[in-house]
Amino acid sequence: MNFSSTSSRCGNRIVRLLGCSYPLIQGGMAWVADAELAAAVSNGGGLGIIAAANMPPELLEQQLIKVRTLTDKPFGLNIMLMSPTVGDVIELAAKYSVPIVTTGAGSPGKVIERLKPCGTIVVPVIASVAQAKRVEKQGADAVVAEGMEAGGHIGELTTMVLVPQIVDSVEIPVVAAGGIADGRGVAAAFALGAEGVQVGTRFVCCTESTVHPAYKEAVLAARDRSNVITGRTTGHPVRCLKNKLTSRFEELEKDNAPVEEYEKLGAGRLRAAVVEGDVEWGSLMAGQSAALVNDILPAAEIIRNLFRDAEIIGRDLSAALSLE
Ligand code: TUI
Repeated sequence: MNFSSTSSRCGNRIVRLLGCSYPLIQGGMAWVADAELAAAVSNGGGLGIIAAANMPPELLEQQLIKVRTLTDKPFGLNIMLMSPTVGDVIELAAKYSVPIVTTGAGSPGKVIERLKPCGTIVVPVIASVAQAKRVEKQGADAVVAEGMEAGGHIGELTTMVLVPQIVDSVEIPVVAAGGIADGRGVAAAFALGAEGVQVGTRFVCCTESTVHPAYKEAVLAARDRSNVITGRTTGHPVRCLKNKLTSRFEELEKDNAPVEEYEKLGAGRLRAAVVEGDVEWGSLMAGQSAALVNDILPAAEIIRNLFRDAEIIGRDLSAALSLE
């Protein structure tokens, strides 16, 4: 598919569904994905997302008001289903007529039930075939199939094997996520049958990202083995960059410490990293693609580059795969 021509992009179901120029959704990264990042991505032709995460409802309301002052393009809200304030978040999405909602870390039944009648497009992030089939039945408009290369809370399957299985299991369009940070990743996602990509970690390092500079530096410095998954034993696996905090988590896991100890250690750690730049004891959530991120660029340029490079790869692929 040729993404530099508007006419062929219009043939893409994700572009039509979301009303953006490129089939790209920005990841709903807790504390990172604020109104400024969302507006920058939406103004760059993708779908910018505000992450509700565990944000106090009054703060989220301010973000929903602010984003409309920064862009007139469609934007989305990511609802983290494990949040204790999820009910308030759903009501704010309805009150502010948020055009698109993505969900994560749980079953989105009540989001679909409440928001679909308001005209909201609902796109759950899922990590298995069973979850994809369930949300399609519940009325989801598309799914994001997120492989375990992604940052934050993750499932068990890699993007490479998850995406084609989801594509074969549902009729609704599939957006690939996990490990995508350059044009090669975008081309691979489309080769697997996805009709769009969700990109998170790459946007931590964009000019408009309000993340603390020390966090950005940690992502830029990341190499192939800089990530670790903590929390497997508690049933909440989370992928981060290795630091003092993750070493301490690993010690707790080795000692089979009670869940309360993890909770005590983890409380407020993501905010400490993103807002205060505590790269030693903060939670540096980032995907494996951090190793592919080597510069800080404006969001619009990142998006243009992703699809320019993917398109070139797509053209070259047919020759590379030809046996003649
Ligand atoms: O949600 C994410 N990534 C996240 S959420 C988050 S905040 C958090 N912090 C600490 C611990 C836990 C969460 C940080 N990163 N990605 C989307 C995603 N959703 N990946 C996997 C899932 C998922 C999990 C279970 C989707 C559905 C699901 O359903 C459960 C069920 O009952 O079927």
